[in-house]
Amino acid sequence: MLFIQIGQCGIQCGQEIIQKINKNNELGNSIKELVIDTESKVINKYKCKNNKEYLYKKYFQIGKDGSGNNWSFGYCKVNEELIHSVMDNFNQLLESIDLHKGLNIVHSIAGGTGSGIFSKIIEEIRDRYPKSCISTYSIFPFESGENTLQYYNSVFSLSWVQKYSDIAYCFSNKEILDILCKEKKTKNYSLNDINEYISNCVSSLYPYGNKIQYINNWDIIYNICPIPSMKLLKVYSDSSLDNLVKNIPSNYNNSKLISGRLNLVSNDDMDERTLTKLYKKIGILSNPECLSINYLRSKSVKKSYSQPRINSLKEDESRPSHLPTINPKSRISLLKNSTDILPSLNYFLNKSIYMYKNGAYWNYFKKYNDNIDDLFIESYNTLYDCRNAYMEWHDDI
Ligand SMILES: Nc1nc2c(ncn2[C@@H]2O[C@H](COP(=O)(O)OP(=O)(O)OP(=O)(O)O)[C@@H](O)[C@H]2O)c(=O)[nH]1
Ligand SMILES: [Mg+2]
Repeated sequence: MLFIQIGQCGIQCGQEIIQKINKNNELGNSIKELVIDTESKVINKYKCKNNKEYLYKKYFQIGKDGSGNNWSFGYCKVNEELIHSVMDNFNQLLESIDLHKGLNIVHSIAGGTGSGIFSKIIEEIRDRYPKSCISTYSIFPFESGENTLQYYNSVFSLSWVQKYSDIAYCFSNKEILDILCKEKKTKNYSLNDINEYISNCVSSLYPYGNKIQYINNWDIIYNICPIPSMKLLKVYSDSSLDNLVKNIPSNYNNSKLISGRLNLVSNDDMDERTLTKLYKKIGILSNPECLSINYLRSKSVKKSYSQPRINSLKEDESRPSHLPTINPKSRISLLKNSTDILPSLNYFLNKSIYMYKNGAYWNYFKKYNDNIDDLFIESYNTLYDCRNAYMEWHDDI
């Protein structure tokens, strides 16, 4: 498995994700990493402590002062020579993997590096490895109060995600913060807490133990995003089905499901059997009813989820089906391809188009790229097509 982490957010989230997957799977550092940023500060923080680590972890620093939160600057900064060196490092890592199962890229869609340099790199990888499976873990910014250029950056990088990836796991900082606040009823959360949530979601896509080799990304793509124009997924994760249902966003049921799946991840054999059972019942779903809140709350789902517990342990009446009290490592997660990506897509598109029509910050982007207008139009068209596909689905079904 190979994880590419780009920009500050990509690296901070990526490190957390890898740590968690390694911990759950006792993989012994079999995940290879390519870590890319434009500032030494972040790279240095995560630099390897010993030479051995360099065998599976490679760093690439492009420039030293960041990409100024500007997609255009980031995208153009990577000239031919630089992209060749990045790809050399990438190839070395790829060659050291026994079984190539696809690539994972972690990045923020809003920062200059995570959006601009990311776009250049995913484009190059797709060009060189047209048949490789590329998954992105794309972090959406808080919707307001951060940086005005983030709307342009987000539209550009999301359109590159849409064009070049096979599957995109989307995490919204705002939505996660809301979930955390709902869960603990406090407003004091840091980015670290959000990263912890993201890493719980991502690591719960991988099974416990040394079964990681059985993962086939194409299976997930085939089942969860069968229509290539609609591949922007959301993931929610919690320690039990009850908590998951309690904490998912209140507008959860307003969307139309394309496909989804409930995952139970556990290092316990009993739980593994539950998982098999659960899969038979509600594992891979195309029936929109099956992932509705009411269905997840229904007795039959709960029963199949909690059954092995009855045999293995004395049930605590006050806490039925709560895995964390028994096995703190278990997690349940929900993978969802649905129209609930539409509000974010509309938000970024509307904000960005309003700015573009009024020429806001246009010079900043034009300065680094002469044909920026063509790129704007191309990106808007790509995202409009994606948005329309989701909207048609929403209206038709
Ligand atoms: N969830 C999460 N979001 C982060 C983190 N760090 C930054 N962000 C978000 O990412 C966006 C900024 O992206 P960065 O990754 O900081 O920027 P960058 O890609 O390094 O690009 P430049 O610094 O402009 O070169 C903002 O929306 C931040 O809220 C993090 O550790 N976790
Ligand atoms: Mg940065």
